[in-house]
Amino acid sequence: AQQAPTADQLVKGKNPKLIVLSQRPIVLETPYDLLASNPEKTPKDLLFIRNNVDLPGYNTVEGASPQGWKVEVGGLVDKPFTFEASELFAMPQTEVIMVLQCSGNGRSLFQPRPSGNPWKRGGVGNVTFRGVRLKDLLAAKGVKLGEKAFFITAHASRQGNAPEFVRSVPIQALEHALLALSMNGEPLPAVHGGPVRLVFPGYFGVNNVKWVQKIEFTEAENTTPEQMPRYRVPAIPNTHLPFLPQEPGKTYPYNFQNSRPNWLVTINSFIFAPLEGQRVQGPYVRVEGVAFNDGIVPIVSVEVSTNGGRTWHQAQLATQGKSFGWVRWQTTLYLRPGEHEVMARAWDATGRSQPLDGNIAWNERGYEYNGVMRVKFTVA
Ligand code: MSS
Repeated sequence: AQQAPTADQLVKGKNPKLIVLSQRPIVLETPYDLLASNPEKTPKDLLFIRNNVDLPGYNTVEGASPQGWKVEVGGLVDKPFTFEASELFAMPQTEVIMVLQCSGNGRSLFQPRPSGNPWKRGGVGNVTFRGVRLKDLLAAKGVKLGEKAFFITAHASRQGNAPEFVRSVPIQALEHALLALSMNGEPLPAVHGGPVRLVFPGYFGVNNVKWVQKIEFTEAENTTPEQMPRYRVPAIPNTHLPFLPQEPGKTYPYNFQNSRPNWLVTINSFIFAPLEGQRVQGPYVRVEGVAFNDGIVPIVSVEVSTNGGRTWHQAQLATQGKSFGWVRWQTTLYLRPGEHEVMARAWDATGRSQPLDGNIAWNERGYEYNGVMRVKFTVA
């Protein structure tokens, strides 16, 4: 019998322990214990991969040559132009630490199970991107946007006959949009979009177009399947509800009016210690993890509960202030010997938090799960 290929056989330089969710296109999940054992930065060999479209020849964590890699900039601008990725190295560089998270992360926690790759919680990582701000490039080229440039629409390379991959984000995303050339201080891995990727800090994974080839300023969202009907959740137009709750299991007639794209990252928190099923020494037990949101306002608190949410105890945050990266938190609990279940939930400065029951946001394709995480463990 033929053995299923391991992650390192599919993508050169990846950790063989990554979970293969799909071979083609390549989808690899970071095992939760390995994510948790790197709470500061997710290393390139462990970072998850989600391809809707593989780019032939780019299945490695090594960098890709920027020489001859051309990117067109057009649409609603006064002067369309083309630049070469290698030009960017001579320009002022900006660095951002950000959470890169698939909008399907946590999908398998929804009941009934939605369609799509069955991510547990390992479709996420915290990484540093460095490169040139798109708005700095526009300024350097003396290019002005048209009045009706309401969206940034990015297209991936179609070299080697790759099918198209296109995403649109609102023009507000221009503020932090980065043409990333490196990740975690090394050339941007080819499999993560090298030589150049258009990243939008604070936005879900899907919006961060790898192997970017064309950037357009448009009046409307593009209409390819990655924008509609995929990568959206039900919503009431012009309301401040983040989503429109659905009856689990029901289908929904997605259109541009009754739904919104997976854009801003929903507030979330993860427990990195103890891990599920662990046996730890008591009575003082250190509980720790990370929390993040869309970076628009700071995370102001993370609370933990060991009685099913009846009472909550404040954890300490390692850093204060706005951040596109995750914030570490920790606390020490006094716990009797025996079985325990700890829950964690984050709050941000606008009062946003996580639902106790993540299934309230059930949607057909299982996007944007941010239910409170629960971990069962034993105190010796
Ligand atoms: N890009 C491209 N070009 N292609 C594809 O497919 N995908 C998405 C992004 N971008 C794609 C792109 C998704 S969907 C995601 S998540 C991300 O990416 C991931 O990343 P990495 O690097 O990790 O792989 Mo969901 O929301």
